[in-house]
Amino acid sequence: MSTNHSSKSGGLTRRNFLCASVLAGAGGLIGLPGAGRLSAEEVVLPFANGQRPLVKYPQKRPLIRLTTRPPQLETPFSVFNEGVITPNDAFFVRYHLSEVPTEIDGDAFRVEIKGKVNAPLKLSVAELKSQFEPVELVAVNQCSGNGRGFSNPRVPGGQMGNGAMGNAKWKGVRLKDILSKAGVAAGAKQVLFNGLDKPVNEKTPDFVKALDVDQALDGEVMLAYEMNGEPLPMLNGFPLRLVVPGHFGTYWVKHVNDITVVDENFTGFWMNPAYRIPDNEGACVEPGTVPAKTRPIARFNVRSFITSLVDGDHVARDQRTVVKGIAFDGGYGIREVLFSHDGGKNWRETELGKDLGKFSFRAWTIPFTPQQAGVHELKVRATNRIGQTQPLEALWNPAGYMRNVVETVKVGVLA
Ligand SMILES: Nc1nc2c(c(=O)[nH]1)N[C@H]1C(S)=C(S)[C@@H](COP(=O)(O)O)O[C@H]1N2
Ligand SMILES: [Mo]
Repeated sequence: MSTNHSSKSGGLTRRNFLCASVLAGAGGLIGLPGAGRLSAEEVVLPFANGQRPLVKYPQKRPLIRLTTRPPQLETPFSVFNEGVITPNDAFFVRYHLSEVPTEIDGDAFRVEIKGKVNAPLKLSVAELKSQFEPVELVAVNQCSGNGRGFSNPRVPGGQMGNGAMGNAKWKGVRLKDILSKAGVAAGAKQVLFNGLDKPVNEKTPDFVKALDVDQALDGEVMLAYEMNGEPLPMLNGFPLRLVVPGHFGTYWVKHVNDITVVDENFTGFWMNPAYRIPDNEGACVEPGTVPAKTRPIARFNVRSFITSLVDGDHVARDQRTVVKGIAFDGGYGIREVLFSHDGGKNWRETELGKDLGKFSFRAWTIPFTPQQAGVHELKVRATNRIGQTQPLEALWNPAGYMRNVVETVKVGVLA
């Protein structure tokens, strides 16, 4: 079914040949008519058991609901065609623990900086705003499992389409400035971040994430109190969240009120065994196998998407359309996005849109005048400024993390 899998033939020359997945099943599912288009209250994601309700939450427009407790909401993919910034009310929502805060007194809220520091701090959001230099940054937040529902063979975990990502302008203060004020003590190794959400069951480990001290002090990691010019929506971490540009959403701790510097490598559940990837370049293993060695998930790999057309759309022959989309990477910046209208045989360079910074979605466009009737397989493939690109075949790992295969949109061209 899929045009570009060669894994059965044994003729692979790619470096990551061990990770090549057999794509027949996934290819068969891609062609669902109208997949990705929304009905009034339901959406059908293009994989088995992909029916999801569209549900409205506070401060949100109707979003694709994956689970209720904890709330997990996916952005309808059509939102990414509206613009390069994802509106707050359409931004995806991901939690692990069911007791999520629904009301927080923003004035009473304090974030504590403690542990291996010389002078522990307790700061209100007002103090963060008045005592530290504000910084602004456009950055993509993407869940590690974005696109997990497409894993083939399927893997356990939230079965998301590609809507567990979003791009926003974050405003806040540098974590570095706060840690410097507290004074990181000699011998400190990591910084732990904990938010106000809690497990319902005491056996469930609290959601705590760790960054190495070096990264915490890199000047890019920030404590954000604003998103697209507004206070953070409650479900996206009001009143304060960590923003770790270029890195998967798991580190972007929401409602963060506890920052603890430690002199060891933290091994809590959400760092190990959760959120780990095979320790090799493609972060992949042969489908169905278990990696021998893992490392914590970190930076995004390169991704690109067509946003103006979805599977099952039709375009007219000999009529010029402009195909639009987005691309992003782990913070080096997008250098080039190539487009193919014939399943990857021929590639043309797209025109990149405005550069909003190396952590942002980058818009691209390309004119396309189909010359033959029939089904066309449209593909895009991005490359970043350090030469990283996207595999033509999906790589596989047991948690379904880091999907970045060159995606295909099948459109019909009418005679
Ligand atoms: N407090 C808290 N912060 C959290 C999480 C969580 O469960 N609790 N989930 C993380 C994960 S895995 C992701 S993908 C992002 C999602 O951010 P969003 O809900 O604002 O889209 O939040 C991160 N921050
Ligand atoms: Mo996530």
